[in-house]
This record gives sequence, C-alpha cells and structure tokens, in this order.
Amino acid sequence: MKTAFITGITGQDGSYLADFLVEKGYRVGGLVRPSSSGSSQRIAHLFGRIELFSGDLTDLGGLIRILESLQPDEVYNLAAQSFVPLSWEQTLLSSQVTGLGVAAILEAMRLACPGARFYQASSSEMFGNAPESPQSERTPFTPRSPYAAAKLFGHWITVNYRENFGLFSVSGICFNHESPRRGLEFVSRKVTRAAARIQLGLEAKLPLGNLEARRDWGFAGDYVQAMWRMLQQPAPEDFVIATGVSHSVSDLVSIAFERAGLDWRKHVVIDPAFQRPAEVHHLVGDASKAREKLGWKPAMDFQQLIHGMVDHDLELAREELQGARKP
Ligand code: NDP
Ligand code: GDR
Repeated sequence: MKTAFITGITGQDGSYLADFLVEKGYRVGGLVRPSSSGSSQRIAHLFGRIELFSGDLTDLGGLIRILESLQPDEVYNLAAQSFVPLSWEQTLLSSQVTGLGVAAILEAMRLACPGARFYQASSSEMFGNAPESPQSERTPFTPRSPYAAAKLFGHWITVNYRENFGLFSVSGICFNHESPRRGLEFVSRKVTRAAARIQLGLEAKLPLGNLEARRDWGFAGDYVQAMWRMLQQPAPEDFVIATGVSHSVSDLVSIAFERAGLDWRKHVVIDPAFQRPAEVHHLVGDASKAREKLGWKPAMDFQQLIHGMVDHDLELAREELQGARKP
C-alpha cells in the first residue's frame, strides 16, 4: 500500500485527489490548518478513511515532524492562498503561503523523506498576458499578480530542488478547473450558484466584473488524475494540464443561466469592484505533452461541467428554501 500526503486537502482539488487516492487503495494523510475546523465539509465523507495532521504550510518544524512520522511515497502540495484578487490585499501573506510555503515543504521532504515524489500545484496564471497562444511548457512566464509571482517562485524552487538535490519534484501547470466543490468566490461557482438562487427567488441580481476575459476551464476531477500520473512517470518532468478550449465569462454566464431557465441579461450587472486593474485577458493551454507522455485527456467538456455545477447548486438552493440548509 502506498502512502500519500496532501497539503490543501480541505480545498477543491485536495478533496478530489483524496477521493481518487483512497479509491486506489492509498493510505492518505492530509494537512489541515488548526483554524479550518469549520471548512472540512469537502472531505467530511472521507472521515475515518484518511488521516488528518494539524499544521500550516509555512511552519517548517511541523511539516518535518509530520513527514518523519508518515513517511509518504508521494507528496502533493495543493495548499495556497489561491484567490488572485485577495493576493493584492494580503500580498505578504499570499507570498508566504503560496510562494515560500513551497520551499518549506520541499525542505521538509529533503530532510524527512528525500525518496518521496513531490507534486507542486503550479498555475496558468504564471503566463499572465502571454506572448503566444496557446501556452505550453515552453511559453515564457509574465506573472501579473502577487499570486502569480508567488506561484512562479514555487514553480522554480520545485525545478531547483529537482536539479540540485535530485528530488523527484514536478510541477503541473494547471489551467482553471472547476467543480461543484469550487469556492464561492471564483467566477464559475459564483455564476452557477447565482443562477440557481435567482431561479428559486433567493436572489435577484448577479454583479460581475469583466465579461470578456477568457479562460480554459476544465473539471477538477479530471485534473487530479493528471497530478497522480505525473508522479508515476519514470523521470520527473513538468506538464501543462488544460483542455485546449477557451470560453469567455459571458459564455459561462449564458450557458449557466440557460440551464437554470433564465435570461442572463435580465440579472447580470457590471460592478467595477469585480474588475481587475491587472487583468489576465486570455489563457488557453496546449496539453499535448500530457496527452503524449501521461496518456491524459480531459473527460468532461465545458458545457457538461457548467450544467453539472448548476444542477448541484439548484439542489442546494432547494434545500435552502426548505430550511434544511443555511445560505
Ligand atoms: P482551494 O482554494 O480550494 O484550496 C486551498 C487549500 O489550501 C485549502 O485546503 C486551504 O485550507 C489550504 N491552505 C491555505 N493556506 C494554508 C496554509 N497557510 N497552510 C496550510 N494549508 C493552507 O484551491 P484549489 O483546490 O482550487 O487549488 C489547489 C491548488 O492548485 C492551489 O495551490 C491553487 O493555487 C492551485 N491551482 C488551482 C487551479 C484551479 O483552477 N483550481 C489552477 C491552477 C493552480 P483551508 O480549508 O483551511 O482554507
Ligand atoms: P482566476 O479565477 O483568477 O483565473 O484564478 P477566477 O474564477 O477568480 O476569475 C476568472 C476570470 O473571471 C473574471 N471575472 C470574475 N472573477 C471573479 N472571481 N468574480 C467576478 O465577479 C468576476 N467577473 C469577471 C476575472 O477577472 C478572471 O479574468 C483561478 C484560481 O483557481 C487560481 O488559484 C488558479 O491558479 C487559476 O484559476 C488558474
């Protein structure tokens, strides 16, 4: 039986990865922040089948002690302050967690379990307004937020630990991926939840920022499988993970509202508070390397993804109406 350690296990990707690895027969350990007792609902169905360790990605001593006791075969670093606009408000905290936190977990691994394999959650945000499209492993990085700059540090420190210490450490440069477990602040979930709540009369308007921004949106459940495949390779390498198809925020809105039986033009309002001065306008990935070497391709397309999210949010809104769920 293999053992995996997941930081960020209470997040969207961490919860899907834990599902996937438990299903594969792994012993799964996860890092949870002492303050996150209220935010473990994404992994509540796994309680009893995973082991949780209290700690913080920025606390080297704690990470060393956990890794010494667990002795994992695979470490997945998914923890981060992952919301781009917040990285402008909490710049140092975001840099510490999303950037320096990667050095902390790598250093802890080097000291406690140097034979383990390491996955770093790198991001398409590192490309910024890239000079070429689609973006691949060879595209230059031009980060456009503290979040993206911190991810770039995490990306390069992962490469450096591989080259200097011989660690099996790899980065997956993942483009946006969503699910019914997506945080409410990200645009996909914000839209699908609002469409459901407006349909059931729980809300009337949806304030949004830039409707022209384009992203390459996939399903989180597909992306965690690519993460695992990267760690099963004979040699450590970095991969872009993407669908290769981009859509605008207005495409997203129109598909979601139509699924909920609504005309989005009657409900969406533009609110400058949600516009980003340093916007990343268009990201779309070229995942041909992952297709060739990992045998990976996404199973779910954009419309299926958004329909599934709207259906899930309609269910939650119905429960809320019946008084079985808090908003
Ligand atoms: P989420 O925001 O859903 O999850 C973030 C996780 O990090 C949570 O479990 C959170 O814990 C944890 N965390 C935050 N700060 C700390 C800390 N100081 N110490 C320990 N844990 C901490 O992100 P996703 O699941 O969407 O993304 C996973 C990773 O992939 C992130 O690193 C993200 O930046 C990256 N990424 C995501 C993409 C996407 O489209 N989803 C695309 C590319 C990269 P808590 O529950 O306590 O808040
Ligand atoms: P992103 O995701 O910044 O790409 O980062 P987000 O869903 O927040 O934004 C996507 C695009 O939608 C535009 N947008 C809005 N965004 C939000 N959140 N709220 C709005 O009201 C709104 N209106 C328009 C944004 O301007 C942007 O262009 C996500 C995160 O998961 C990162 O952690 C990850 O690294 C990247 O994806 C890849």
